[in-house]
Amino acid sequence: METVRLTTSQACIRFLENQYVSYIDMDGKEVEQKFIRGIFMIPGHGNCVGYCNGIEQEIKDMEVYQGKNEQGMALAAVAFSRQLRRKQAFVCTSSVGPGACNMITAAATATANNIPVLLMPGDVYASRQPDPVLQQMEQPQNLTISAHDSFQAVVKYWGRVNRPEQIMTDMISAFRVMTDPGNCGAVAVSIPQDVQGEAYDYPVDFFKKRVWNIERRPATKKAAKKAAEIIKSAKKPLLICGGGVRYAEAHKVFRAFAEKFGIAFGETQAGKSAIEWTHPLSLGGLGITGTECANAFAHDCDVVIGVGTRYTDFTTASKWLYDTSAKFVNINPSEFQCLKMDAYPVVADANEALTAISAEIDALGGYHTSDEYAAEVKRLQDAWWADVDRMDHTEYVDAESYVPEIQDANRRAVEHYIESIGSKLTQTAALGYINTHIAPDSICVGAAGSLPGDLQALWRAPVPNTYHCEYGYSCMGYEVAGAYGCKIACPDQEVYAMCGDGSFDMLHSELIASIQYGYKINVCLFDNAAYGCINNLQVGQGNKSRTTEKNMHIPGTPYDGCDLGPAMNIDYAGVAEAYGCKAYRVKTMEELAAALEDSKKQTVSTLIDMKVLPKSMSKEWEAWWRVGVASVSEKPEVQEAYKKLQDHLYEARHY
Ligand SMILES: Cc1ncc(C[n+]2csc(CCOP(=O)(O)OP(=O)(O)O)c2C)c(N)n1
Ligand SMILES: [Mg+2]
Repeated sequence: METVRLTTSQACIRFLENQYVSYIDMDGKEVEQKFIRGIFMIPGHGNCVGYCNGIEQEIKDMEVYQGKNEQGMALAAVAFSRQLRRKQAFVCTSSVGPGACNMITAAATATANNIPVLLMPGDVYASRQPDPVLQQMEQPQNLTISAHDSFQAVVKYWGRVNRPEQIMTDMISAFRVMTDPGNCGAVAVSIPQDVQGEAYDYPVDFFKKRVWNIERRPATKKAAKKAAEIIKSAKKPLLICGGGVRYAEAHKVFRAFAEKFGIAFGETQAGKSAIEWTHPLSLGGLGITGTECANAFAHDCDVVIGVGTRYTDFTTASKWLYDTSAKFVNINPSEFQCLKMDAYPVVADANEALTAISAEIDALGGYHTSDEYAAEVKRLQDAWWADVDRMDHTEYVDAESYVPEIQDANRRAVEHYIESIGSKLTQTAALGYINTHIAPDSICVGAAGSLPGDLQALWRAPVPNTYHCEYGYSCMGYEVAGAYGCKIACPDQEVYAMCGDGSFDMLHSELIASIQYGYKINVCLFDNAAYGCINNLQVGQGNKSRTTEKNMHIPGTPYDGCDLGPAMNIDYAGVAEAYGCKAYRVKTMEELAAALEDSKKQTVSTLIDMKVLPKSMSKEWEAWWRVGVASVSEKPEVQEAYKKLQDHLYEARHY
C-alpha cells in the first residue's frame, strides 16, 4: 500500500480539500461540487501552531476567514450552508476551552435546523504531560474529560482524534452525517494540541477525490399507494411546505403536486419562499407565527400532508391547530420526523415521494379539490392580504386614537417610549416598507424576537429561496452573523438582516468581518428598547414587566428587574459607523425611505437604526402557544391565563 507521511493536521486539510458532493438540483440536473468552501478560524494556542501548520502546507482552494467571535463565525457557517440548501459547508476551528465552548450554541443551532457544519476545536494534550494547560478545566474525577465533551449533547457526530490515525474514521463519519438528508446536523471533531503535530504514514487512497452522493431516497410502492388513498379520501386537504422542500430542491415537484390536485399549502419558517408568495394556492405562514388565513383554513382540514417538516410547536400551535380527527401523511427522509402527529409515514425524499404518490393517485382515478374549497382559499387570502395592507400603513397619530397591534396590560410602554426616544414609527409599517422597496431577489434573514412572527406572517418573498429565518433554535445573534454567511453564499444578492435591539446587543461580531472582507450586508435594526416579544408574553400571561424592558435603573429604587427610568436611547448607528459601516438614524417613514435608498448605493455594510414603538409588532392569529403558566397564583390575571391553558389543552393532540 502506498503511504504518505503527514501530520494529523496536514492529513485533515488534505482530506477536506478532496471532498465533493453529487446531487440532483431542482431542475433535475446532476451537479457535482466541492463540499467544503473554507475555514472560519479564531486562533489560540490550541490551534494556531499545529492545525495552522496543516493549513499552511495543504490549503488549495479552500478560503480562510478570521472570525470575531466563535459563536458568530459558526452561526455564519450555518447560514451559509442553509442558504445553499446544505450543498456546501464550512469548517470552523477554535482554540481549546472558551473558544471551543463558544461554538456550542452554534452547534445546537445547526443540529436543531438539520444543517451541516464541521466544528474542529483544539483540545487539551492527549499525552497529559504538561497538564493542566492554560484553559484546561481539569475534572479530578475523570482526566479524559475536557470542555470539548460538552459538544456531545448538541451534535450529530462527535469525535476526538487521540492518535493521528483516528482522523480517518472521524472524517469519514463526519461527512457521512453532513451529507445525510435524513439526519444531518453539526459535527464536532477535536484534535488535541499534541496530536495536531504528530505524524503518521497515511494510505494515499484516503486522500483521493471522494464524491458523497446526496441520496434521494425513493418511496416504497406500498407507502405511496397508502398515502394516495388517504389523500383521495380528503374533503379538505392541506399541504405543509417544510424546510425539507427547499433542502431537497423539491420546489417544482411540490408546486406541480399542489396545482394538479388543487391542494392549498401553508409554509413553515424553514419552508417559506420555496414558492413565491403570489401563488394562488399559497396560504402563507402556518402556526403561531403564521397568517390568519393559513391557520383558519388548517383548523378544520381532514388530511394534512406534511412535507419536510419537524412539526415544531410553532407549526402545530402546540398541537392544537389541527382537528384531533385530522389524518396526517408525512413525507421525510427521517423516520423519526415521519412518525410525528401519528402520521402515515412515507420515509423518502420529497421529490421522489410526491412523484410516486401523484402517480398512485392517478392510478386510483385521480383527485381534485372542490370549487367550494377553492372559493374558501380565495376568500381567506383576500381578507388576509387586506389586513396586511392595513399593517403596512399603521401610524401613531395620538395616544387616544392609536390602537397598538399588541393590546396588553403594558399599554403605557408606548407613550413611555415616545417620551424617551421621540419616535412614533411602527414596526409593521417599517417592515412593510422595506419589504416592498428592496430588490425582489434580496435575501431576508431573521431568527429571534418579534421579527420572526412579523416575517413569517407578513413578509412577501417574490423570489424563491430569499427568505431565511432560523427558527429551529431561534438563536439571538444569528441575524447579523447569518446575513454575513448568506452573503458569502450569494454574493450577487443584497442581504438584509432583520434584527431586534436585543439580538444586536447579544451578538453582532461578524459585522466587523463583513467590513473586513467586503461582504456587504444590510442590518435593519428594529430598536424598541425591549425584549419586546418576551414582554408581550410575560405581560400577556398576567405577569409584571420584569427584565423585558430596556429602561434605565432609577438610583435608590430596588434592583428588581422592573426598571422605570427612561428607555435606553442607544445610538446603534454610531456603533456601526465606528466599525466602518454606512449607518442611518431613522425615526420617521421619510427617513426610512431615504436611508433605504441610500443604503442600496453603498458597497460597505450598512445599518439602519430604526426606533420603533413597542407593541407595534404583529400579534398571533387563530393560534395558541403552550407555555408554563403558574397553576397557583393569587393574581386573577394569572388564574385566567391558567384557565385558558387548560381549555386549549383539552382540544390539543397529545402526541
Ligand atoms: C440566545 C438567546 N437567548 C434568549 C432567547 C430568548 N428570547 C427570545 S426573543 C428575546 C428578546 C428579543 O429581543 P429583541 O431582539 O429586541 O426583539 P423584539 O422582541 O424586541 O422585537 C429573547 C430574550 C433567545 N431566543 N436566544
Ligand atoms: Mg427589541
